[in-house]
Amino acid sequence: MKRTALILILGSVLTTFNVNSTFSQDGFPYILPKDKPDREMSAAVERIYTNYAAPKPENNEVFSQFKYTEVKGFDYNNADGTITRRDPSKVIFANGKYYVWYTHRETSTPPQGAQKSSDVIPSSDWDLAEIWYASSTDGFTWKEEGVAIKRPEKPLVGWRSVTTPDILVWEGKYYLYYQGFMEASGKRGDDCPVAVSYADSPDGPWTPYHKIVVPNGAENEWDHFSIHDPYPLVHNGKIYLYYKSDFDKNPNWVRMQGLATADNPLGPFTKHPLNPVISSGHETSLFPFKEGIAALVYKDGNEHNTVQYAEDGVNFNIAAITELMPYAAAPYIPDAFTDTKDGRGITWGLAHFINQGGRGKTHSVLVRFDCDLSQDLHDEEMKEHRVNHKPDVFYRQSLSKKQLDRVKKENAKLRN
Ligand code: AAL
Repeated sequence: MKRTALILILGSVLTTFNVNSTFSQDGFPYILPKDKPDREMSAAVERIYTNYAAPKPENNEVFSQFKYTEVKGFDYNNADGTITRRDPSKVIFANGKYYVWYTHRETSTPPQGAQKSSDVIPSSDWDLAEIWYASSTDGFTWKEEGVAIKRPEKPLVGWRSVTTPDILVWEGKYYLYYQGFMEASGKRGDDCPVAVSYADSPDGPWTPYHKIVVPNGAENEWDHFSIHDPYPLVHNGKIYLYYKSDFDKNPNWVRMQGLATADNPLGPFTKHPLNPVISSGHETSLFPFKEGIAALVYKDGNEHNTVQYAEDGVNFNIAAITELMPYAAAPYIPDAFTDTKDGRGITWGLAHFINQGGRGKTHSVLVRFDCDLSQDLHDEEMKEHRVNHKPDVFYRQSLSKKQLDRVKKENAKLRN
């Protein structure tokens, strides 16, 4: 707290100095300059020219709203919590249709927590899961094709649960990376490494590599316990596999994202020395954009609700601020694996809504999102910088009993 106080004092001294200085200039122009004007500017106005692709969101290619559509073709057992679909992979197009892989849990009961879990009772929404896949001709209605990766026998990696898949297409073969749980999630934490299976066709059959390809970090390192959300892209002639780790202390886990690169899909993967490379966010959602990599950063951390960009794929900066972002966003990225030097961006994908079903019926559902984060589209509706919510959306963010009691106490103190 002392450091913050010092910064604030220093800042106010500087501001005081500027306010009293003799410096003057014409007023800021009425028509917002498209390019950085040759004048002294405040930090905030300077930033719209240095940090963002355009001074106005509607002209910023990496700003977008997100629109959502319920997808058809998946049955959720009357939302009783015994079936879940979540954490979709990026969408690919092959054999004349779209493909997606995802965590699929179908258990006799909804999740019961780590203490009550057993070989048949799931601890969490993604415990005792397999990886299933589906295909679609339009991205709205999907045909569930069935299981792609089953849980292997104990003690092979992923024997407890295989979840949160993502796809890589490399030299004509298909690689599915996924979290391989060796204990029920929640025993200590959400602890797992990453495993991989490969196939000659997106319809399988999939051959498990049965080895950990992205290992957990060393003792006391940020990614010691969990390597989540493996997310491969091809960049600079290598496989850039982004991943997330939960660290610090439960219940307020810190979630950041790291990068591991390899020349071969089966590894070895080398973790970047600057890891973690993204300081916020939850699941990994990135795409090639122009010569670099863009990231959808949502849910957790100081910089959630941002679109970020790194020309080198490593040093990310905030490039847009947005809202109502898709969780576990898994875009359809035509140039995800082409090692492009001019990434065209994205316009749709799948995501998930978690904590559906209500108390005791926890499950997740897949959803489609659409956006305009593309060099090849300019959809003005997507570039509107306000999402107008109806009052009931705000009223649902109501004060808790504890907060209401605090307000009542403050009122009572004023009156006495
Ligand atoms: C998801 C992902 C990973 C976590 C759990 C299932 O949102 O971050 O996959 O392990 O939650």
